[in-house]
Amino acid sequence: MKMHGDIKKVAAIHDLSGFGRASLTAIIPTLSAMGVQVCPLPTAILSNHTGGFEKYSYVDLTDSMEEYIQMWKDLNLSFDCIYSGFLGSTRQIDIVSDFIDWFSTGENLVVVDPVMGDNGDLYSSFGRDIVPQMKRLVAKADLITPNFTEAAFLLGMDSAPQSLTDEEAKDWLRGLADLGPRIVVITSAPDSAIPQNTNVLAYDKEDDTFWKVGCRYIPAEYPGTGDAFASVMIGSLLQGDSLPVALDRATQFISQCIKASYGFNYPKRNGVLLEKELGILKMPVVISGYEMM
Ligand code: PXL
Repeated sequence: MKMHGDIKKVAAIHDLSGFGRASLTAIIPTLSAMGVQVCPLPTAILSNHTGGFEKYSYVDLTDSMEEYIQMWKDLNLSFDCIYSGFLGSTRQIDIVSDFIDWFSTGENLVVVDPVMGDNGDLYSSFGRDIVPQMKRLVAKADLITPNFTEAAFLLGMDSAPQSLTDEEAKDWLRGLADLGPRIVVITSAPDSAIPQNTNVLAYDKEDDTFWKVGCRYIPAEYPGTGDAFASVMIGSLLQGDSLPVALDRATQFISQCIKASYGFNYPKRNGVLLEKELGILKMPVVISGYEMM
């Protein structure tokens, strides 16, 4: 019998924000709770994330990333998944693009979360030039996880519409898959048929299948939920789940986190009460309700 520690490894290319449960401080605990090892490749160090705080300090790590990656190349390291998120500059996008060229094998999973904005706007640290740059990176991914705002920007729109029919949703998903990735997941999409719902939509280009997981809209925006969402999807896919089951688990987990947090009156910018809920990720999977579109 061959015995080896077969823990899956994810190269996580994100910033470290000291306060507010976004990026690496959401990704590491979430993937760890799912039994996946996170190997961070930090893009920047911030005192706190940029969503809802008056100020933040920012140390750009672009200059150190190349040497850091060179060590990983020299050491012949390999990863079951490459997962990028918030990137601070055009040069960082080039670096991540090269990273994918070197470390992707065709067997491992390349995930690009095109973090650019939310609620109809770009984040304050970005200008419009981020969009064509991010498109180049999206082209190299197997799986992308834009939110509704990011999906609209990637499709060349100036703003996101208020509602989306199923047919429009399919056009959006096909349009994003045309940029390159096999699997497209759009989070927080409105539903024109059920206005009180928010949907997670997905498309697998190879199987030509469309999926939808609906959940009741909760009027609460917590930074970092996109990072935890993508992390649960990755953890689930690395555990061998199918795409709709991964979607379902990630959606259930985030709505549970929001419900557990919303009843408390504290600033949303602190993020969801992730630490209270991580245990759910170790429980047997209960599939609650995905549909084929
Ligand atoms: O969760 C996305 C994210 C990542 N990194 C930084 C952010 C945000 C969202 O606000 O500010 C620095």
